[in-house]
Amino acid sequence: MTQKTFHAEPFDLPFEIGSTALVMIDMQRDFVEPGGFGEALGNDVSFVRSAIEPCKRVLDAARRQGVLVIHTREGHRADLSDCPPAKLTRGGQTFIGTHGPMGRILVRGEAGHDIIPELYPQAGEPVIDKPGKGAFYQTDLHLILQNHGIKTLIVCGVTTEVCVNTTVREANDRGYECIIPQDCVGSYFPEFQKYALEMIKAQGAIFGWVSDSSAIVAGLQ
Ligand code: TIU
Repeated sequence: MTQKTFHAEPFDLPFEIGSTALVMIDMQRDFVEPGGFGEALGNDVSFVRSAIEPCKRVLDAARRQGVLVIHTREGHRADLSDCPPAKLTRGGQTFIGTHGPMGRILVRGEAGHDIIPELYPQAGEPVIDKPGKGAFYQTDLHLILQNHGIKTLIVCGVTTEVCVNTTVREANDRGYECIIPQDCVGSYFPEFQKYALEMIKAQGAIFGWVSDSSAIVAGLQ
């Protein structure tokens, strides 16, 4: 297999197409559109919408090159039996499972839980339903990645300091090399976006590499 390189910080990352996966974290209506979980928590969803277009460019490039594409969704069973009571009441108020404009908030099968149309999964692309912030916790993501011989993860999605960061840390401990295109991740808090990315690449890529959508698209060619 031909070795390629992603231009990245703190240094360039070598990779091979066949052992690379794109992981699109929680690009769900509940986080990215008005009326969902993100807004219920008091956030302005316009902050995270800038990631949609760059994500689409990386998604298109990955699909063109035959890179494994995996999507994740945060959410719970309709009876909420997989939602820890502490998560249910976080913020002093119950949002998860209550009725919003896009159905029951963060509940599987509801409109708000689904992935936004712009980045909708294609047939054959695994969709990982996760009850937590990290995509490895109580899911078969690691098994799927191992079965495909994956070593490198391009991680996109929302939010940078919550589900993206948790997943990158989980992946790093499992031996994956993660690269995060900074314009393909979004936060409701600009300062958290900045520091969440700095934390990843500090200390010689302690958790992973930071790049951008153009460098990812160029590297995949
Ligand atoms: N609240 C927030 O920033 N994020 C989440 O609750 N989940 C994800 O990041 N997906």
